[in-house]
Amino acid sequence: MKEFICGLPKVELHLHIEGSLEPELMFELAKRNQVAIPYNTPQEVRDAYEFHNLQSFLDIYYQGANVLIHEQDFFDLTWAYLLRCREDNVLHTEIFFDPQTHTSRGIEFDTVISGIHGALVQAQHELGITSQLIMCFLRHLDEASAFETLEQALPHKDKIIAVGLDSSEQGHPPQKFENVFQKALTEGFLTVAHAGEEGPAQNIDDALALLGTARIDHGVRCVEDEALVERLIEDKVPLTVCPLSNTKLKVFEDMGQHNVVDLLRRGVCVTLNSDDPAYFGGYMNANFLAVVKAHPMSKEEVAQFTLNAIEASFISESEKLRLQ
Ligand code: ES4
Ligand code: ZN
Repeated sequence: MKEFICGLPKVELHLHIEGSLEPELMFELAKRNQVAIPYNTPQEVRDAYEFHNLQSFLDIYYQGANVLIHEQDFFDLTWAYLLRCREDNVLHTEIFFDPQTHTSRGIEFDTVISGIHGALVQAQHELGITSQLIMCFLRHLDEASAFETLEQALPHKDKIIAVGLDSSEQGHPPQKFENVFQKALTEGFLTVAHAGEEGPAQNIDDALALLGTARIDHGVRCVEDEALVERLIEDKVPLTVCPLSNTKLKVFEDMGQHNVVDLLRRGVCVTLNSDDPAYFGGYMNANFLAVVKAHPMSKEEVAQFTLNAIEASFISESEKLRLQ
């Protein structure tokens, strides 16, 4: 089964590029940019990665991003992730980035997107890996900041397929961003949102109804509303599920409690993804392996995760045929 998983072509739909910053690169960039970090070795950084909920992770994750200053830093970060994609046989990836994490520190929007996009273009040529970019609004910040970020993105429409919503879900429901998402839809962006990770199933309903989302990131708390699960199946709404993330952040006590295999067998369009792999202990293959170890399943079922991800992706129908 391990060989089957490693050899299986994969599509990743839920990956925060800032969450792929490995401690070694964090150290290298801290040195290069003369940024102080509160650790002495990469191992000390790893030892600090003990989380008890989403917020305890986010605090450390935003601190890590402080070493990213120059376009080259964003390029190096993205290129390192793409090399991991090659190792894990990920053929297509849709990457989140959080511009506000950087613009709030005085880094230009253009610096961030140019570095990331440069690496994506090179990966298409040199590694044969295709990609899309999704710009996320930080939900703990206000609507005005999200609007400002959307304005900054307009000259880069050709590089950004969708807008999303991430960060602290509790206390920041989809309603807060209804206006800015409606504007984004008018401007031609697709939309996605984190919902039903730590927050209630109602947030999934509201993201679909108010934000017009084409898929839901996480969404695992949908099971608290049976009618919603039936609607997700009927309407083929994809969920981008992140198993190692969910166990590290105690959304589920352990992988045995995770519901992604139940959802798959019920016919929900669930996909497997790595979320913030440098923080949660694994890229795509590690996520697949952890799920299968806790939930024995057939090869056909495992392959269904990839078929679902192809279907749920934002690639053209002709490109979908290439992947199948
Ligand atoms: C995130 Cl796991 C998770 N949830 C919400 N927002 C995020 N940003 C980065 N990782
Ligand atoms: Zn996420």
